[in-house]
Amino acid sequence: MNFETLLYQQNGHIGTLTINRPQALNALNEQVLKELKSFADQIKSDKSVRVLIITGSGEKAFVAGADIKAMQEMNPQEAEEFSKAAQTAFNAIEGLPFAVIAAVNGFALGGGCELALSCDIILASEKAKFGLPEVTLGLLPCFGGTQRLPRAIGLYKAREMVFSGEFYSAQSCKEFGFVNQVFAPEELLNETLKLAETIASRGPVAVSKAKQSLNTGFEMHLTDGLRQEAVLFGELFITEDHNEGIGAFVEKRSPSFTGN
Ligand code: CO8
Repeated sequence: MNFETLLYQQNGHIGTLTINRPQALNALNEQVLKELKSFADQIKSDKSVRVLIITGSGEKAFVAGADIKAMQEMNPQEAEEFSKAAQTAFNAIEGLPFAVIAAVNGFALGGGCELALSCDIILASEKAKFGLPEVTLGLLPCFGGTQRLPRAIGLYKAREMVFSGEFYSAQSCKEFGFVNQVFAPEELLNETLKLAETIASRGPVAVSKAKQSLNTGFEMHLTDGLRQEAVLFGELFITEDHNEGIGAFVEKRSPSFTGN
């Protein structure tokens, strides 16, 4: 996969995607959004990938937001299209059929915070700063922030973050409940890989269907979510992996899952 603004590498079952515009603190312009969507479209059917890590290039930023310079000349219609393009790209990331971990190595502001929120798990460096500073620019978060953040942490904390536009430490965001864990900067990638390896060692179809059950079920009425959970559970019983997992337990050995 060849992109101008993204770097991708895969080791075993773990892929790492790096947003690579360090000169602009990895800000999201039209090109990055287009490439993110295209990347998600290509990787979603790659059965060799079990976990995707998303991080930012350089020491300073995960993603410092939408590209502010690119927004200067936009008219209302272009602004709405830009918002929709970002939402489409982030929906594609969120909808990937395997676990996606954001390794937030620095600023995750505006669109950067919203990109992290479209990942399944957020691990952060002690140096990371999160925020939705759009109101400081006379704008509102429009890459999913006003929708995903309250779903993640509740309306009251989300209002504080959105209305104040302030930056928050990784530790505060952990307390808010949308950052899973915080690590020393030099440990972030290793710790992220450790978690990725643990997830990659589990039944891939089981993780994928568990993700579907969690993510889509969260939007449903409880009764519908429970019905979906039971259906997805039943579907696992045609997989070889469920035989392998249960067989390995009975035979007191480690399972070796193939994703079939
Ligand atoms: N867009 C474009 N360039 C950026 C951005 C950005 N979001 N952030 C940083 N840069 C550039 C700087 O302009 C600078 O470039 P240059 O050297 O050419 O001047 C370079 O990156 C380094 O940045 P700084 O010199 O500013 O670095 P500092 O360490 O002094 O500050 C900060 C780092 C605090 C992160 C600071 O750069 C900053 O505040 N950036 C903007 C953060 C922000 O407001 N992000 C939210 C943007 S809005 C958004 O994401 C969603 C809006 C949706 C609207 C879309 C619809 C049209």
